[in-house]
Amino acid sequence: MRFHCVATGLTVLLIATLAYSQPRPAPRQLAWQQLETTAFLHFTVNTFTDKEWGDGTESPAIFNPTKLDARQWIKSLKEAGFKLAIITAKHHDGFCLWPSKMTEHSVKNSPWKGGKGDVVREVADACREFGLKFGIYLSPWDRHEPKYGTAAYNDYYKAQLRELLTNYGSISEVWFDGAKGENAKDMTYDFAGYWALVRELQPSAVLFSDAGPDVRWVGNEAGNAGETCWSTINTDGLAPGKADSKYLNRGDSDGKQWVPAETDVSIRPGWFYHPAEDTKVRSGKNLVDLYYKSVGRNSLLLLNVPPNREGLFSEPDIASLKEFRSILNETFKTNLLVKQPKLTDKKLDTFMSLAANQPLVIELTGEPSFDRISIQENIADGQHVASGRVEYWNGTDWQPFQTFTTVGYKRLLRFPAVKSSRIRLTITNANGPALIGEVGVYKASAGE
Ligand code: FUL
Repeated sequence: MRFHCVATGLTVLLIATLAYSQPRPAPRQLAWQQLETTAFLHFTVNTFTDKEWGDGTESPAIFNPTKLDARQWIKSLKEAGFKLAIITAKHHDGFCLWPSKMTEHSVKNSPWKGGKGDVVREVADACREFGLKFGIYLSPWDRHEPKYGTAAYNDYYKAQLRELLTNYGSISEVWFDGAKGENAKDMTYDFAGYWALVRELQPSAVLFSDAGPDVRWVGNEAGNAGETCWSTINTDGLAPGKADSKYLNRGDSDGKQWVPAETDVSIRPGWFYHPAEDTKVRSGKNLVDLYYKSVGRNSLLLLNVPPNREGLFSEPDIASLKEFRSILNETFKTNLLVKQPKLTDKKLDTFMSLAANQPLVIELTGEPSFDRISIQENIADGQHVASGRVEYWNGTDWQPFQTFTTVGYKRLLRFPAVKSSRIRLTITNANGPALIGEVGVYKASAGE
């Protein structure tokens, strides 16, 4: 008996150690992963030159938005349910949207507001006013700064980072773009030093680069995470910011680091505003499709909405954002599950623990028609579900109708409508305890 107790104790310890050694999100990542819809704001001299990549020779004199109103941008985003906005404080052309002490190549030499303007400040203030989190993009590749290509550039970059991280309140995400043109000067970025500075000055900010350390690139700019998408990848032995690119889209079930995927995509063909693209803005319906392919695949949507030359969001973009949110609100308004304490309380940390191949019968309210299912794992404890299936009761038998792979923060399933009073959820494979935090069953808006 005594021996049995000791053995049980050891087994528990062993299981606890195994579970603990699997990657889990840091608190900053956990908070970030639940934001779902976030926004990118691409704005700089390119907005005025009609380019996507400036070459660094642009005169600050061309930056002159006549009606710039960051409140209009952030209000539109707030109304469309966006939770965070990231501004391109400096893009590859090196022009700074804030009056950096490190260079003359900035808004301080632009006619806008007589050289007294600060776009970063206006966006940060608007985010605070409307309750959005605020993030910055500071391009490592800088085509203007003469120090670029020498070790001194790393100090220049860090000094700019310090200005942004100390003068604009709380920063929730810092975006380190990996892009560098083919003919760019040779330059080794001190990523470890950049990241240490962010940790020191803004410890709750998540760090984006192609491979983390906190958030990874999804591997494309089309708005699609992998249908299988793990929050884990393996960066052991690789240089900072580097990962095996074949894993970016789907992650790696055996990954040792928790680095969830962020899906960045633009509402227009380009990242910056171009008048000719006013007729090519994605519709709200198209954005909803991207929501299913990003948020619905354990990722996070980072949608770019570029302000125009006046310094405003354009009408077609605002209309699409509105349509996007109204469709999503309608689709996800009524969860057809019979209310129950664990799966419908909108909390991931009250969950049902499912053993593999142990079916869970879920009662629906009445006998509704439905065509969308949402499943969520309690990701605070890691990501474990590798595959599963859903069946519905046809009055006589269980009818299989959907299978899925990973779940993670959220998995959304779309299928032709079925009508039933109950469904049955079975996790068929998992690499740890399947902790199902929430389940939702819905009838999609006709707008989809
Ligand atoms: C890329 C950049 O080259 C694009 O201009 C844009 O900023 C996109 C989000 O990242 O790497």
